[in-house]
Amino acid sequence: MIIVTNREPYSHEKTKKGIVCKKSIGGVVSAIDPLMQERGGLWIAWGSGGEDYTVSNSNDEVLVPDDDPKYLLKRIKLTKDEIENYYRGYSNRVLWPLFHLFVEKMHIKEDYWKYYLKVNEKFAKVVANYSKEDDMIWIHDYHLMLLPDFIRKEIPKARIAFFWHIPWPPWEIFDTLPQHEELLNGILKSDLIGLHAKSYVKNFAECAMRNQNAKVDTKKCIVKCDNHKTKVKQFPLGISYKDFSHSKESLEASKNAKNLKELYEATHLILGIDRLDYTKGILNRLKAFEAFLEDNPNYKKKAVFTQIVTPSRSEIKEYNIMKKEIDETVGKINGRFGTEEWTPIKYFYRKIPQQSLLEHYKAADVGLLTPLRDGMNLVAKEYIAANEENGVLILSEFAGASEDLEEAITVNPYDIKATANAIKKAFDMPLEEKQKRFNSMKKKVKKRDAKWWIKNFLKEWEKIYA
Ligand code: GDG
Repeated sequence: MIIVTNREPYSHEKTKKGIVCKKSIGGVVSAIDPLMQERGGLWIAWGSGGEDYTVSNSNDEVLVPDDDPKYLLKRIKLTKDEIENYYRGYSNRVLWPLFHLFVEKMHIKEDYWKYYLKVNEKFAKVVANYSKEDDMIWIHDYHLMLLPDFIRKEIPKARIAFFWHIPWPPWEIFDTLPQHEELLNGILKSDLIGLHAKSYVKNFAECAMRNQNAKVDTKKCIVKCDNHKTKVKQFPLGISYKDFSHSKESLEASKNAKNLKELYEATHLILGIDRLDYTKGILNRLKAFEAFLEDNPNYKKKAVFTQIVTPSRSEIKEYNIMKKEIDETVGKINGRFGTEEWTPIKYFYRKIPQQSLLEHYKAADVGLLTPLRDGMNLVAKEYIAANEENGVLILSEFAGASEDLEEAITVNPYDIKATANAIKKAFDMPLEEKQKRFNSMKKKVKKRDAKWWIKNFLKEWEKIYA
């Protein structure tokens, strides 16, 4: 198994304690690292850590994780221009906004595309060097859409699958991307493409139908393009349920959860956890909590909203501006409602350790996860797995997870008032109803976990060559 992603699962960084191996934060690594730890194999990715090449061998390879090595990581070096144009530019300022339906945030620049092509070709050369014809090459996410085509030029019979972690938009949005045809032709050189939600598969099929070179068998969901067949299917990603519900760390976290609520001086604790991103709807969520406090003064000195924001893409201008806006909004709300002994919003802009993440999930009476658009949102599933049965999940209808978790209170995150009302509804919900909804979601998250996802994906993939 060869995994190919843009972001590496582990990076090496210099700290006061010397060089340390850090696990990357984000959905893709959360999903694939456990698989690789179990099965072993090779992971190829951009080596972006400050000390990556100090610890790697002369082929830029290193075994990871460093304390208990399980698989090989091959790092690809990118130049400054490549990082600027392929990563910050085309991937994060063109594809990311477009696929999340933020067309107005798309920045088109000739160099972005030029470097996107160049870096995808660079990845393809490395993958081809490391693979034999019957290896399973599993590519992930929007940074590498052209890779299937470039690999196939080097190894025509390569076994290639692609998992798409973000939404797939309707044709009318996809069409606004100047290079949409090239990108679709590129990804369609995969044998299998997986997406999180039914609606994304439907959108993908519709985009393929509009492509001049492609024919779509809508019943079987097979796309034929340039004499190559691609199966397209929904595989909703799950989490490692037991790590959140009954691991040693999880049981330890249960003991500390009560202390956390006391520390925050909260009788009613609401939790949001997100990477810093405009797609996550953090500002709207803060405003919804403000509206909730306005409408429900009896919850003053009782309700606390803890928002953890993990730093992400901080070198991109839009992200910095948004971070400033979040800081100011938190300050404004805390200044307006806070008292000497009560701070309504506890806001942390940092990556928290896994143990603390578990404690927060366990302590929260309400999980408030309201992205404006999200491929899946694993945090919602982690909250369901970790929390005991008295929690309530408020979930955006625009997160892929909402297709699975119908028992959540679903909200339109653009509707601030409705989100504020949902918080009230969550607090007022009778215990019996809470437990009924929560247990039903727990069953699903437990059954459709990460292992289930991988098993189904691999089964479908292997079927293609049987
Ligand atoms: C992309 C798609 C899709 C976050 N902060 C901390 C921390 N995390 C972990 C969470 C979770 C992961 O990062 C975040 O996953 P999400 O799915 O919520 O979001 P993205 O990173 O945007 O992921 C998304 C996903 O890919 C998978 O396909 O669901 O839609 O955008 O696992 O626990 N972990 C720790 N400290 C933190 O501060 N330890």
